[in-house]
Amino acid sequence: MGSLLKTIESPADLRRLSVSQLEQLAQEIREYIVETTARTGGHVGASLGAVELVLAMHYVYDTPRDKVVFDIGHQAYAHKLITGRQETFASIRQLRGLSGFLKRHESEYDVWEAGHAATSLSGALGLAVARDLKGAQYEVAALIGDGALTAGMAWEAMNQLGHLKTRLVVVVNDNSMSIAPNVGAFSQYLTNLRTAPSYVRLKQDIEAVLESVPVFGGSLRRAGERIKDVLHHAVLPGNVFEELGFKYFGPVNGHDVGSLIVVLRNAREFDGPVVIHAITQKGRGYRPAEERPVQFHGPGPFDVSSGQMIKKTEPPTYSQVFSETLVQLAREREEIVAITAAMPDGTKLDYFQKHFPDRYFDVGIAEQHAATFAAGLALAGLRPVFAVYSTFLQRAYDQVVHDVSHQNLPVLFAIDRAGLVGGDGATHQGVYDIAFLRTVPRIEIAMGKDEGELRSLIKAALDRPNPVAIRYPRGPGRGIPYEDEIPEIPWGRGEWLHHGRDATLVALGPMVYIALETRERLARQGYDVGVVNARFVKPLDHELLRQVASETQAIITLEEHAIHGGFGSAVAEWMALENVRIPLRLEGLPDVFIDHGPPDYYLAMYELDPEGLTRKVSAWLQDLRTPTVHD
Ligand SMILES: Cc1ncc(C[n+]2csc(CCOP(=O)(O)OP(=O)(O)O)c2C)c(N)n1
Repeated sequence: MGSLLKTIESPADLRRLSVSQLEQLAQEIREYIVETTARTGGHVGASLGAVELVLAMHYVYDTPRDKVVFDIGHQAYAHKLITGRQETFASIRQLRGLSGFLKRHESEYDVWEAGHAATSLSGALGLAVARDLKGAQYEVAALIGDGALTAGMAWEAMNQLGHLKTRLVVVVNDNSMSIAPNVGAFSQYLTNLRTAPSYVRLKQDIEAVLESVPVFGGSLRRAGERIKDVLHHAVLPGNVFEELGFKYFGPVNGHDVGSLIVVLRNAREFDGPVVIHAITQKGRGYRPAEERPVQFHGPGPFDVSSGQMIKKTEPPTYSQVFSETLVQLAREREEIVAITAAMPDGTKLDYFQKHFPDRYFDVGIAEQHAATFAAGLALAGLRPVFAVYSTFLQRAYDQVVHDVSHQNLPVLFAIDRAGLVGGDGATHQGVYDIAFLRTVPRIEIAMGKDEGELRSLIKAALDRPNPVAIRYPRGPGRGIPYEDEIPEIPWGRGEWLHHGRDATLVALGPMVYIALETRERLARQGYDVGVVNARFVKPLDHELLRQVASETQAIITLEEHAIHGGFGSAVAEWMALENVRIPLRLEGLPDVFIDHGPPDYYLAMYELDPEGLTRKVSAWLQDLRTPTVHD
């Protein structure tokens, strides 16, 4: 760790530094971020790009009294390092370590928690309006990326902010990148603004001229403010931010900490909403991240000197298998089109884009729009596939209900990262989608036990006349070989893998393999336990379940999803409605937000691994055998 950085225990220490010392500090912070994330992985590019912005904001604002709200929070590593978390920084995203995002319990400087994009402006506006209503004295500033400005929510907040004229500073961190290059008309608009003369240069030039007139300097300086405004409008006619009621300062070099301090101080004096448009570079200061910003958005461990990823050889990921399958099917079926909400790399739809550029759409961070856009495409006879992480589909709930399912449009939701996700933690766990989709009429929900079944389900889903959600987990598949020919799966049918007298484990998705191992362990203890690969959450395979219930003495459902409202709940409802009277046990994730850390760790912690399940199930079966004693 650099010598200056070591002396910074809080932002108060920062405020004693000169601009050149701040520049040195920025350098030390970058080195420390790279050195640490090379071991842990993390959001490298965004955090390197925002170092000067973070320093300048903490320098100008009296944090934590003033509130700095980070959008998403993935760019805030410098913020962590100057707010008392240097010693723990190496634990970032690791089990029981620092979160990769902001956490209110981690620090009083973390005023707002997020993980999903474009919540900062609404949250900041809430803080500012509450301040005004309560007569409190603090400033509020939000830091939001150009990618997040493709999200409707950001504009819902801008709309209200421009109307209320609340005192609040919005710093737009414009690096022209979302995870992938940013897309859309607004992104293009920002690019146009970027080429305008720099705000700071303009201001300094005018001030220099006015200062050189000795006698009238004072009053001319005031006049200069007006001239600056006029000039500003002259170079940027109809700036959209100004039209919406904001004062616009920009563009400003987001890596020039001295200029940033000047602009932020000016903005802080303004009694109303301000936008500061800062131009930054993702990955700034670390060559491999500057050159490969997509790869360095959220890499795993890497080698610092070469910038090469340290990768284990693993089977293809579920996302890869999904995308390759879709490309295979799309060759034969021209009506298949693919949509991503700013995740071409994560969903692997970049592969689809290479093959069918005209049938591929990146809509920006706009999951709501993506779902309804898909509805429109489907209405006109196309077969849209919206590949979206489970956690981000939460954004589009009403669109799934109101636009897709209500109109019974055959949209395929390819739900990636279904289950526990690891380092991203609580805001990103994909463990609620079954619960929120299951209640919606018409939509069907399935999850294969491995990548082979994922292929079959994708193919079958594209023949359904209604909306379908196919879930699959994050990370590598099981490495099972598969042929070009995609095997048929009978729609709505589960797979009875083993019969069992004492109980039957009815498992969903890859949990089937955990059920199989648990069965073997239980057999060693003398229990005869069967296994069903459920495959379908909706429609449930009632026929199969009825047969199972007639042959076995108890049912145990198993899923990597919230137990409340999940697959097991669907089985419980069916049993209650059908009066199927055998003991039922639901195994899944508890009603808590699960933090970052390896999924396997949490499965073991909640006794959802073969060992834990064997323990729980054998005790339960033992209990069931023990006759109840009545008084
Ligand atoms: C609702 C939602 N969808 C998708 C994501 C995934 N995601 C994380 S960071 C990111 C890009 C954000 O770009 P920008 O706001 O410009 O910030 P930068 O990373 O460039 O600093 C995306 C799409 C998310 N966090 N939230």
